[in-house]
Amino acid sequence: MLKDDLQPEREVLAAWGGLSKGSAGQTGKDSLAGKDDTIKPGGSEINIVSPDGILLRKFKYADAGSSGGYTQGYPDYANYIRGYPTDDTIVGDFNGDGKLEKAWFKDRGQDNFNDCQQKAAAGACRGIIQFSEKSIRKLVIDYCPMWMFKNEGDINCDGKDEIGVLPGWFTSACRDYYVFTYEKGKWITSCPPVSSSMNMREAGIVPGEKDTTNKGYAIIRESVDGYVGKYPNHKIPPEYPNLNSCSESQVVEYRVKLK
Ligand SMILES: [Ca+2]
Ligand SMILES: [Ca+2]
Repeated sequence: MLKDDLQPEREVLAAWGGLSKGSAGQTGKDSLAGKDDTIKPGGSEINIVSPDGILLRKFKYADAGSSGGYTQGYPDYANYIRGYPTDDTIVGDFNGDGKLEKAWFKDRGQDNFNDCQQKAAAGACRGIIQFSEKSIRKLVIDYCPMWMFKNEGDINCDGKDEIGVLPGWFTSACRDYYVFTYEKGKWITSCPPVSSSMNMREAGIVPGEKDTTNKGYAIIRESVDGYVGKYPNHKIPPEYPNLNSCSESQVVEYRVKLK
């Protein structure tokens, strides 16, 4: 049912938009734009379970050497999902008028990024997506000083493409993945934010996708880390380690109805 959602072998470039080369990144290092994603031998394991704790898939993936910190020459999965696009611009029909438009993050510049780091406040750290179709309202995301984003396609079957965003941040490996949809002139989230651990991103596990067997639903894969999991009733079998961190977590897969 859920085929091709994991992409362990795919080679990609590690680049995320909006942060110019030389500017401070998640770990205070240089931007990773343009580095090759050369997968190291070895491996790690991550388990995908149902909310009841039933094992759905056991997944091995090449260790890219990024867990626990930045390794020169490797992608930093703090801010990136293996196999995801890295373009600065996406194209889609986000307002459902039948015409394609472009979307891109407004470049706020290094001064604004420094301001964000110093103030660590929502308003100082906003990421703003703007559109070539001027009638579409800008999409403003708090605590999003850097980012990776993607056209998710029309997941909720309302004739408009959704936008998925992984905000980059500089405090930890914890992330929420957001899916936005344009509804009556406003941007809203299609579903609750999806908790995402760094090992899940490193493994290339897709956080959310259209459920092709249930119209209007999505399949969500969420880390159940003790700090970031918002579903405390989800059960992880004791034989699978869940190390209570944002970088070593297991994944629960479930279905949600989208707005
Ligand atoms: Ca359009
Ligand atoms: Ca849609």
